[in-house]
Amino acid sequence: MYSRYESAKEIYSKQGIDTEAVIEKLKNISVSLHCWQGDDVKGFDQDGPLTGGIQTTGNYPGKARTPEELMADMEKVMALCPGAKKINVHACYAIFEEDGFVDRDALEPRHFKKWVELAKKFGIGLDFNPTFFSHSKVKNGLTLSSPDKDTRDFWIKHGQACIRISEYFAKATGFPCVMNIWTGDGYKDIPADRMGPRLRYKESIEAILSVPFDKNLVKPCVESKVFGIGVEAYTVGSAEFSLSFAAMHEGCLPLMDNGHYHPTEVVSDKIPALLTFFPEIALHITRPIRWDSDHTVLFDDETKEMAKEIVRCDALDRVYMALDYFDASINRIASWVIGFRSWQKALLSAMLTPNAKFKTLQDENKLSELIIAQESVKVLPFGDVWNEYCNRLGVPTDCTLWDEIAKYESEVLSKRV
Ligand code: RNT
Ligand code: ZN
Repeated sequence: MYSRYESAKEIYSKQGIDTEAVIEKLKNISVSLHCWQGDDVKGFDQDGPLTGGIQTTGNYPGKARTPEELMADMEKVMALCPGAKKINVHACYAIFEEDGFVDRDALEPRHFKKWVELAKKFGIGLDFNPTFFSHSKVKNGLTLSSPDKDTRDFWIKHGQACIRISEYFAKATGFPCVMNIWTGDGYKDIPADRMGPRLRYKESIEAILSVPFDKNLVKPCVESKVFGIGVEAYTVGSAEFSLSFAAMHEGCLPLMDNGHYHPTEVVSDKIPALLTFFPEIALHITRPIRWDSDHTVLFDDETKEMAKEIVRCDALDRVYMALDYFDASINRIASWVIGFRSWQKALLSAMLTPNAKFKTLQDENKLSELIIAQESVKVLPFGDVWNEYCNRLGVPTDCTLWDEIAKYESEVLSKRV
């Protein structure tokens, strides 16, 4: 019998698209899976709440409480998601064994040995993030930009320790490690000095990047933000600050989180702008909604548009893609899986688009035809290719996804009381 996929394959081939080649390519594009969705960004190195301009809401039962639980959940997530992965670890997920706790300024590669073991088990890479929040040494909401030298020095040492850990990750796994610097530094209300904190922030990040490291192995990034909860008036690491910092420091990448801009700005438009100048850029893929930057990623218009830009700029090897959202109000595995699969769908949809044909229409100024062509692609049988992709990679299709998650919920998550 002629399957739905066979029929879709033929329809796409009339558009000049080889679905077989697309499936082969997509399965090898790696996307970084954030460890912090599983425990509401809590980590293992301190007992306090999540503070520092970000917040999780909801208390759905079953959150991971230990490294073992978190890693088991991540393994489940990976089994439900098609496509290549990396694992994104935050420094607060250090695992202290026999020799006990050390503070963030003294972290060493050995505290992340178990993460390396997990990555190696799957033959995948690791990314890393210093954790500049949820800690007593965040002084008056500030870390690297604090006017207090001891505070800055503590956090600089943390950043430097993280460079060493990132290099260890890259060497141990054989994949470069993207190390992202984000702080919530800023003020709730109108500051009297906007430049002073930025000058200190610049010097502190420079001090972190002054430790020797191999630029092919460690890819440091700076992530900007427009505002955070409790930090509404002023963010030190604003868009202009971060972009300028990356532009002026060779080997440092700008990282755009699409939850960190004004509501009418779109990261899809910023991707080609940055690719015009930077050899490599990094993304945090998320879904902003009103004041929150971190809802579960969906297969929505802007998500598709971002993937489309990466694909049609032929930049899949120049853009480091990582997920960054956290939802504690629904099954956390579901949130993780929905987001990862949505980004996979967005990439697939972008690769099933006749981009070259569309560009020609634009260059020939056939703009009416272009709209018709772009609209027509929206109703092609994308779902049949998606289902085929899931089947071939041995993961559930959307129809049976909840059954799998519900089973894990009843067998594993519901026992965590
Ligand atoms: C916060 C930033 C940052 C964090 C993670 C946990 O607004 O997006 O990337 O979400 O570091
Ligand atoms: Zn982010």
